Formats: sequence, C-alpha cells, structure tokens
Amino acid sequence: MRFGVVSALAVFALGSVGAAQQVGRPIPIGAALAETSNIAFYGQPEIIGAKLAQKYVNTHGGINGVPIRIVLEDTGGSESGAINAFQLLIKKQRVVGIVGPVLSQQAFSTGPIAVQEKTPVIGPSNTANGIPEIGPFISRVSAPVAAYAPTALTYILSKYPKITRVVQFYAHNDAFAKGEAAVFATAFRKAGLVLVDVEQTTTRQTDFSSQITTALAKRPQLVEISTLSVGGGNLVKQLREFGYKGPIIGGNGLNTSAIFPICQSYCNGVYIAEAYSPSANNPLNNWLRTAYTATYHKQVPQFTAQAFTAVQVFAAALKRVEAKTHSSVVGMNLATLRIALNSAVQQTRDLVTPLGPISIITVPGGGGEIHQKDFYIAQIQMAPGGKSGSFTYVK
Ligand code: 1QQ
Repeated sequence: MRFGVVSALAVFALGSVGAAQQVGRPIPIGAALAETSNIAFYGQPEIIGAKLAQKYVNTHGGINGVPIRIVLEDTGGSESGAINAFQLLIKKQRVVGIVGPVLSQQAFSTGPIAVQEKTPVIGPSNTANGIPEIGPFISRVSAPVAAYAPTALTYILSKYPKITRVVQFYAHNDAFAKGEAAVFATAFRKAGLVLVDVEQTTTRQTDFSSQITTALAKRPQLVEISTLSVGGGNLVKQLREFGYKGPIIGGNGLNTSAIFPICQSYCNGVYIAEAYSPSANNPLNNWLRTAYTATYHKQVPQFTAQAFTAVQVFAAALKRVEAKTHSSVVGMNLATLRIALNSAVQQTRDLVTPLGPISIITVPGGGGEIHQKDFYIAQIQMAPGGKSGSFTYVK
C-alpha cells in the first residue's frame, strides 16, 4: 500500500496548472535536453547554448528588467526520459515554455503532451519532416532536413560533376535518420543520380562490415550517411578501411566533433550539411562566438547556436507579450501566458540570431516552422595524427 500512497502523492504534486498559478520571477524557461546518455554529444552543447542565451538576455536588460532562468531537466536519450522531463517542467517547475527535446524521435512523443498542456515548445534540433505539424504549440528553430540537404548535394555535385552512382546508409530505428535519408533520396533522383544500394542500420550498431561489403560491390561514387554520431563515426571509419575512396556526405547526425575520436584521420574530408556557420557576422553570433570561445576554446557547434536561438526567440516573444498587454508577464496567469507566448513565438519575423535572420511561420497543423535563409556545408579536417579536428566551411 505504501507504493499506492507514493504514486498518489506524485500525481498530486504533478497536478495540472490551475487558474491560481502565476508566472514567477525570474521567468522560468524549461530546457528538456540530454545532459546524459548516448545523445549527450548533442545535448550538452545545447545546454551550453541555452545557458549562454540566458546570460545574453539577462545582461541585456532581461525581459524589461526581469531576468529569465533556464530550468534544466535531463531527458537522457529515450522517449520515456523526454516525456518525464516535459511533465516535470510543465507541471512542477511551471515553466512558461520549453526548449527541447534533442531528437525528433523524442519530439514525436513529447509534442502531443505539450499540445495537450498548451505549453509552447521550441525544438532546438528536431529536423525531421512533420515536427511543427504535431500541433499548435510546437515550433522549431532547427531547419528541416528538406531545407538543408539539397544545398549540400548541389555543392558536392559542383565538385564531382561526374558522379552517377550513390549508396545510402541510414538508421531505420530513428525518425530523423529515416526522414533525412528519404529527403536525400529524393534529391538524388532529382539530380539524375542512381541510388544503387540502400543499407539499413540501427543507431546502436557499431560494426557495419557486412553492409559495407554489399554496398561497395555496387561501386558507389558517393556515400550518404543518415544516422547518429557514434554509429556514423564507425561507419565512416569502416568505409575507408574497406577501401572506399570517394566522397562521403553526412547529415545532421554527424554534425558533432564527437565523431572525431571514433573515425580519427578517416574523418578527413567528410562533408557535413550545416544550418549554422560559426563565422557568420552579425551582432548575436559575434556575441555568442566571443562568449563561447572564451570558455571552450573551440568553434561554436551548430547545436549550441540552435539552443541559444531557441531561448532568444522565447525572450523576444515574452517582450512582445508585454508590449501587447502593457504589463509584466510576472504575476500573469501561467496558463494564459503560455497561450499568449505561443502566439508571440509564431510572430517571430526577421529576428537576428546566431543562425542569421529567422522567422517562425505558422503551418497548417498550427505549429511554427523556422524560415532561415543561410545554409552551409563544412568539411571535416583532422589535425595530423587524427586526434583533433575541425569543421572547415567550404560554402
Ligand atoms: C533530429 C536530429 C538529430 C541528429 C539532432 C541531434 O537532427 O533528431 O532531428
């Protein structure tokens, strides 16, 4: 019976946001991100980005004088972990909105909860098709794969105009990887390339020998990889070990220096599609680059810039709510504020962010889609010895 009492208490503690609940001070913005687990490679840079944005906002006057506070809940890498973090942030921490989760795979589980609880969410790194279509409270600042993949392919074809035969590897157990592979496949067809082989992998796989053997027998001139970081690093390494010498293009999952220790000098030359450039010259990115490099002494990762942007969008939207209501959001009814904040997020127009100027436009399903102008392509360059490396922007 002891167990029954504990769960009843837990349910009570997590009870819904009632009419009496007000927005507190400092203004709490939730971050449901992976501090731990196999996807902490993406989550930790995002936590850094969210905290730097908190610093940026608060040193630039906060929300008309009131500071914001990032409230972090670790999601880990699973869907259940992400759901738990969302529940805690919405019902216990009473945040005004949530930045997260890391993976599209998680977002398809957490999105419906936020929609039901009428709590605005900004996805910092959810790139799969269909994310804003989850529902009216779901926006993102991570460009969908359909926006960044074609740019990358156009660049590769300008460098290698004779390519016709392509092989694709994708993790079939991950929503992002599946979606990214489908977008690349369409782009290949449109460009007149032939997909001579498609190999399905999983995000947990580390040995790809049998799939590589099958794939290389088809004599590919380009290999495209849609998976998460560790698998991606091993796949690159093993492709080179098996003798593949042609170009490799990696999607968003390979967009992390976490693959460097895995593929080491074999990472050299891998092309990565990017939705951010660390050298973009605008006041927000210049501030972020200075603040980030002072502490971390390396390039600002895309995931840091995207999480920074998500918090920045919330802060700008909170100011819009205050301008419209002529009052401070502190003390407002939380449920009312969340709805107003969600509308304000989707009224983001030409906001200068580290990603460049962005807008968030309402889609037919009611969520908010990022509109971003600039996409890039980087090439991995490993230092001699293969211990460290960097992304060199080629476009
Ligand atoms: C997604 C992604 C991941 C690779 C981000 C960490 O793009 O899940 O949508």
